[in-house]
Amino acid sequence: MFKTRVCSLLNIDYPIMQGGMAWVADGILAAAVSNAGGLGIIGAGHAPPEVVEKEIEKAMSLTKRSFGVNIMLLSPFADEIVNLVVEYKVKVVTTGAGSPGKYMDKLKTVARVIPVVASVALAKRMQQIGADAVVAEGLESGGHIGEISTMALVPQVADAVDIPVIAAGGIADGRGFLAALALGAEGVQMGTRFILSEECTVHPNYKQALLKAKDRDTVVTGLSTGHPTRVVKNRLAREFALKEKQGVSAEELEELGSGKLYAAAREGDVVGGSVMAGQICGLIKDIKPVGKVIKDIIEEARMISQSLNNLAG
Ligand code: TUI
Repeated sequence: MFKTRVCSLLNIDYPIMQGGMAWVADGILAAAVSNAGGLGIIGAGHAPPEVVEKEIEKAMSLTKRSFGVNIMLLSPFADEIVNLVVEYKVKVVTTGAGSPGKYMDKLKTVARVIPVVASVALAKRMQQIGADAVVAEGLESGGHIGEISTMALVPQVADAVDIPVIAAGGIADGRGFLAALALGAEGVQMGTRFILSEECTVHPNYKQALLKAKDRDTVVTGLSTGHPTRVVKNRLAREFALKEKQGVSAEELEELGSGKLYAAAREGDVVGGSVMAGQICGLIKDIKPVGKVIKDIIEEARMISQSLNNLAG
């Protein structure tokens, strides 16, 4: 059940991908998701190539199944990460925060390439230059986001392209999974749900901050710098909002944000650090093994689809 083109394209059992979250999604988490039948993804973020290389090697030692690497296109190391995934013949590459156009031909020599898009225009452009699928990511997502909600973006992207569409943003259970399929997606990508898994090595303070967060506890900072970023409200988010209101320069704001995701995710500073998370964090009340996250979603979606079928007569 729920076998879509995404399953055959990526050689996975369930059309569920784990978001490639910078400083959060390492080789251990990626391997766990792939071993559970989904697609695990290492988040390269702004990390230097030596760090990403270690995570790729770790994932390779922990799983025989395909996994991916997310290349954050704003990273100063993006060129080197591209070379790394080609060298290691990583099977799947997702990209974020830009267009991977200049890397497409090179990446396609080894990997399935799946750009994350936040608009119909970019989705069409990605199909044209040979993307294997796209992740349509709504503004409910954590981290760097676009301007359109998942509910509005996914069906518009699904109508605009023939390649498979994977929905992201605001999905954490079987209801969200099934809703995404109803909107025309052939799979989902989840970030926040996988942060709250046993295998995620993010600092325990980060997990606790997400468990505590309710529906209105995330906020978007960085709108004035052109890098809107969804984070859990804390001292840093308030400081950011105040500086943006005061019209502080983009450079100063970038400086304020620099290194703050690392501080929260690896050092546990959830007060002065950047706790990126999606709006769905309010729904998630437990930390469970990755395998159970996936199993529960598929089982819940199966049950809902049966009751909807009865309802439809
Ligand atoms: O990339 C993400 N999410 C991220 S990256 C990240 S690391 C970071 N660290 C510090 C500050 C900011 C970010 C944290 N979260 N998601 C994929 C995504 N891509 N969302 C939105 C986009 C996007 C936006 C505009 C993609 C392309 C685009 O326009 C490109 C074009 O050429 O049209």
